[in-house]
This record gives sequence, structure tokens and C-alpha cells, in this order.
Amino acid sequence: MEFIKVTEQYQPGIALIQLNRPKELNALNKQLMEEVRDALQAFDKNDQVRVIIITGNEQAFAAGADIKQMADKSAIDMLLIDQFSTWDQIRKTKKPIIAAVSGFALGGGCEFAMTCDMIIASESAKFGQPEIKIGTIPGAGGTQRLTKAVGKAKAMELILTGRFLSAEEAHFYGLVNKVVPVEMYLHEAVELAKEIARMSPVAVQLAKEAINRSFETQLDEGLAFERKNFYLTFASEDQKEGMNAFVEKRKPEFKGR
Ligand code: DAK
Repeated sequence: MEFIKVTEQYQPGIALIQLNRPKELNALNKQLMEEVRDALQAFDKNDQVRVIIITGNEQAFAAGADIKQMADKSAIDMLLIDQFSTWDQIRKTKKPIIAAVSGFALGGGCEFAMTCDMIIASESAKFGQPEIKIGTIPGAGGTQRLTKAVGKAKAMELILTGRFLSAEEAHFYGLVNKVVPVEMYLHEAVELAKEIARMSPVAVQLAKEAINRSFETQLDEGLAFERKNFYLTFASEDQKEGMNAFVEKRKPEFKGR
């Protein structure tokens, strides 16, 4: 594992995955997501693991998918790389996953946290879908999951402006379970995990499946729609301009084509 640290028994029955690209604010490259998928699949098969916690560091849970890896890709490149299959496999994890979030949870980082089952946030957490600022749109469920979590009006505001949501606001809108001081967020996630780990693992798995069913009945359709539009942004000059401007550390000039 190059980009994550895995502890199978962080506490009895509780596994920990720590995203570990601190210099890049844990930007989610392809390999990192594949490592997360492999770890989750192994934990799903491991009877000693009851609950999984995914965390980053104090500064960042994850500042998004790796823009440098995507910047020069065409729509067809994105289609063929098909990173969605990795994300789909992560989404199908049977055991409960708690995201322990501090600092930035942006773009794919916010989507990744929302793919988890519960979120414990530190007071410094910042959630957002800033893809619009680099000429694209959320591609891993942001338009669907954020809208279901915070409602249409707030989701529109966040996704169309790229504004960030503070931890307190995220709690107010029901995106996160609890906000605690920075030094407590992992501890709080562990406390929640311990309580769940004491329950019947079979009942926990079935309850998770049933809750997700109510939440996701129409999600597949929404995700498929979002994917097509996400790929389509890679056919625009504005996506190239937006991502290249980020890489070159300058302001983008969007031309509307
Ligand atoms: N990708 C690559 N590198 C990133 C990054 C990112 N998303 N975010 C930060 N970094 C890197 C910076 O380039 C910088 O690297 P160096 O220049 O030092 O080499 C380093 O991390 C520190 O960042 P900053 O110097 O910018 O730090 P600041 O504190 O000044 O600013 C920031 C922090 C988080 C506000 C800023 O870094 C920022 O705006 N980052 C980009 C946020 C963003 O736009 N996120 C959305 C990206 S698009 C998909 C799945 C998911 C997605 C798409 C497809 N499939 C399954 C196909 C999701 C797409 C996205 O997330």
C-alpha cells in the first residue's frame, strides 16, 4: 500500500484506513482509490473486523480527485479508464464505514465521505464540490448525494458556486453526524464504531443494506446521468482551461465552449 495506511485492529473489531498523500492534501489518484477498494474488500471478508473508519489527517480528508492526473484527459480517456468501477465497488462494502473528517473534504473527497455511512467531523472540516471552478461538475455522486443530504437549494448553491460548507453548517444540514474539536474527531469516530461493533454483525449488515436501499432506489439512474455529463465536460475547452489553470497556479479564463 503506497498511498494509504491500514490498521486491521486499530481497536478490537475496528479497522482504520488512513489516506496518506499529505503533500497533495490526499488528492485521490487512481491507485489510492484502488488501494482503498482492496482494503475494504479484505475487511469485508475478515470476521475480526466489525466496523471500518476512513480518515485523512488534520489538514485534509481529501481535496478531491487528482486534478493533475485528469487535466489532459479526453472524454473517451475518462470513459476507458473507468474509475467508476472502483468507486462502485467501494460503495458496495457490506460493513459499516465511518468517515472521520478534518480539514478539506472537497470534490471527490466530499463524495468519498458521503459514500461512507456516517461522518464525524472536526471543527475545522470544510465540505464542498468546487468542480465548477475548474470547468467540470461532480463525477462521483456529488449532484445526487449532496442534494439528498442537504436539499436542492443548498446543493444548487454549493455546486454552482463551489462554495465550502463549514463543519457547523454541514451538521445543521444533516450531512454529518457530529462535530467535535479537532483533537477529538478520530476518538469520537472510534467511540461510535465501538458501539456499533457490540451489535450483531448480521443485523448491522442487513440494516445498512436496507437503509441504503431506501436512500439509493433511484440513485443508479441519477449516477448514470451525472456520469454522462461529467464525461461530457472533458470534451470542453473550459475543462482543459480550468484544470490547467489549477496546475499552473493561475486564474482560469472560461470561454463557454
Ligand atoms: N488534485 C491534485 N493536487 C491537489 C489537489 C487536487 N485535487 N488539491 C490540492 N492539490 C495539491 C496542490 O496542487 C499543491 O501541490 P504543489 O503545488 O505543492 O505540488 C498541494 O496539494 C497543496 O495545495 P495548495 O497549495 O493549493 O494548498 P492551499 O492550502 O493553498 O489550498 C485547497 C487548499 C484545497 C483550497 C486547494 O488546494 C484547492 O483548491 N484544491 C483543489 C480542490 C478541487 O478543486 N477539488 C475538486 C477536484 S475535481 C471520478 C471520481 C471523482 C471525481 C471525478 C471523477 N471518477 C470515479 C471518474 C472528482 C473530481 C474532483 O474532485
